[in-house]
Amino acid sequence: MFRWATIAGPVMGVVNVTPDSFSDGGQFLAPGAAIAHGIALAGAGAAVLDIGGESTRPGAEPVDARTEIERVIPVIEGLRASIDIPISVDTTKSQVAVRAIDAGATIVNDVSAGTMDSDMLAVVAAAGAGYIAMHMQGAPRLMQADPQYHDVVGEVVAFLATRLDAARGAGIAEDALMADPGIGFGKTIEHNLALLANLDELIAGLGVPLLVGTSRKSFLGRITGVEAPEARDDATLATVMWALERGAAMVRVHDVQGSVQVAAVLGALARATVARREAVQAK
Ligand code: PMM
Repeated sequence: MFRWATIAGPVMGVVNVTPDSFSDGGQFLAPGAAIAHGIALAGAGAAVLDIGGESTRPGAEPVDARTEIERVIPVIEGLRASIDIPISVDTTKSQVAVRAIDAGATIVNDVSAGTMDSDMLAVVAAAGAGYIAMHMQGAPRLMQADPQYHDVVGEVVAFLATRLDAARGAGIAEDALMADPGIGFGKTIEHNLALLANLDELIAGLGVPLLVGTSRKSFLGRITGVEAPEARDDATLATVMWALERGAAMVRVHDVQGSVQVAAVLGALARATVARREAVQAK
């Protein structure tokens, strides 16, 4: 049985086995390249590797389960044979999840929170796998056309709370659940910033660990003026520090090394803060 409490650190490294992801599309489509990249991310301190075979970039066309399986399974098998950190599969399809779990994945990262495949939650429950439920408005092809909310924080909390209940109802264990506000998924820059500014509300409202995925996303380009996604790792680090400081349990990033260093320094500062407080109280 998978439990988030057993995960060794707060950084999830991304391995996209797709020709068209916005951040690293085409770089790791060959299984050997994807496996080598995953091993490097594990060496840099990733606590989990997230393997995806379908791009969810705005405007992306869906791919069928067979294509996704052909892309991710050799990579999961190759990584399982070489490293022993947990592997998650980034998919909305239960068929892909089943095959990925057979190949050694122990977590399913579902950007649809179980809304795109009615078998997904039962498959995850039966396998005793971890489950990440993410919020998205619409589907990737059209999600950025004109996203609308009355109260983005409240609506994301309400949606995720409902989907977490559905996951519990399907038999997924409480301590195997994680939630994600889905930064960039059917959201304007203002929506993304409102969610990041109110992470405490999300955490308090959901009662499960929170994952935050800002890495290289376009709102960072809008804020900084940096066009190329792969040049947005410094901007990403500002959000990683922000999210971890405000209680996020995990960040999903491409540049693992930077985030691992941020997390290590934050941890040292937190310990020094506690030590100082205890010293003052002991006086
Ligand atoms: N973002 C992307 C893909 N999958 N999964 C979760 N849980 N959270 C995210 O924010 C998220 C995701 C898109 O980014 P990529 O194309 O660089 O992987």
